[in-house]
Amino acid sequence: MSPAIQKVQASDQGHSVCVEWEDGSESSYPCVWLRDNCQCPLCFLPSAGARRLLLQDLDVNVVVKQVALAGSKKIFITWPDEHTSEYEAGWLKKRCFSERARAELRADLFFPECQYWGSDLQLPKIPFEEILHNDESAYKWLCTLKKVGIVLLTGAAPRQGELIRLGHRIGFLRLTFYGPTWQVQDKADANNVAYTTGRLCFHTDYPVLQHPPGVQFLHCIKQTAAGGESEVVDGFHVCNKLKKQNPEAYQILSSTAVDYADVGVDYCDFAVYCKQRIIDVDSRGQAIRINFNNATRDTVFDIPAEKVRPFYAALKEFNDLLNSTEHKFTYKLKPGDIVTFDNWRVLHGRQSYPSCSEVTRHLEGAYADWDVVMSRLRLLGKRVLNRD
Ligand code: OGA
Ligand code: NM2
Ligand code: ZN
Ligand code: ZN
Repeated sequence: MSPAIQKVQASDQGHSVCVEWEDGSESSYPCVWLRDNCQCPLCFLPSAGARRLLLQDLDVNVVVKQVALAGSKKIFITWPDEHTSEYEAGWLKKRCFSERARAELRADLFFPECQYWGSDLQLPKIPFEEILHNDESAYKWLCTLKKVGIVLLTGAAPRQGELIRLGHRIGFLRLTFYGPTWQVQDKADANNVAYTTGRLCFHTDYPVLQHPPGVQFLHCIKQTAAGGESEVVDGFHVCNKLKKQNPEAYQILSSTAVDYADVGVDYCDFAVYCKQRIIDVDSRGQAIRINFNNATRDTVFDIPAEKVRPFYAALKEFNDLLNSTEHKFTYKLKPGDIVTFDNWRVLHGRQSYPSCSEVTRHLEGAYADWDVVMSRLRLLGKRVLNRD
């Protein structure tokens, strides 16, 4: 049910339209925005949900000529060139410019809620078949993945191909130089340290890509008896700790461009190079993406020599915090488990395991982009919560 409008009038010398709602509250809309968002078929293409109006044809100083209320659910505006626009009450209410209304809209679109964790993590678990066939379960999965950063899907078949099904569930997977999906196992002449039996210390995957994969899936097909345990840590939580403990180290890691390199052959041949800050931050200094893989950090380091040692000291301090027992969570994947996690936030690692002539441990991995995952999350939310 959209709210009723009690009164509408021009204000700010015709540069704004003020709407008074039934509860007495008011919303003010700048005319340039109203004209820009005219919903008539000349200005808007409903089949694409997109603006047809060209910026060339928008007058930034436009004022209303006339504004009128039709019933209580719609307003009409006549512009100086006699073009007319109409706007529905519910449509206007949702787009109110107040701080509160904008915060609500932001929350609806971007699911910003974040739950930090440490070694006390209660690893969220959902049966794999449930998320494939039940929208409520799939919604719960992606909501939790966004909020907590990690969800374990259980009971998948212990064979290759399950991640392809998972990809179809969200939309599509992200192709990289390691293939549409990739096999984590001990390989001769490994083209990546992940394809050995060695320990992998905390890392995010693929910081050598300009836009590293947002979400990672690891499906356990075979697990070694000894070793091979998984470790995860909440990178955003640790960043907050580092910022408090050593602001200077945080400043170095969030401003220094680190060189990454990955050269080899897999899905096709590749020579990938990139500069990334280990901690990407937003305008308020809050971490928004960790880009750290010690294995692919390049030998080339394009910074002045006197900055090198302070950089290593800062990185060491970050690494120590990641590895503190207070922050890291250890578990062991079983065949049929699929761990899904935020590769921009959660750093992961694994313990070493004995090498053997046969394959004793096999994970299939895949990536997805946050754009695709968030899109599926919103669509599931609409369906599950019955929202428009
Ligand atoms: C990787 C990785 C974890 C594991 O392949 O990048 O982190 O448990 N693997 O093997
Ligand atoms: N693998 C697992 O950054 C990286 O090289 C992460 C990627 C080989 C696809 C490993
Ligand atoms: Zn129009
Ligand atoms: Zn990895």
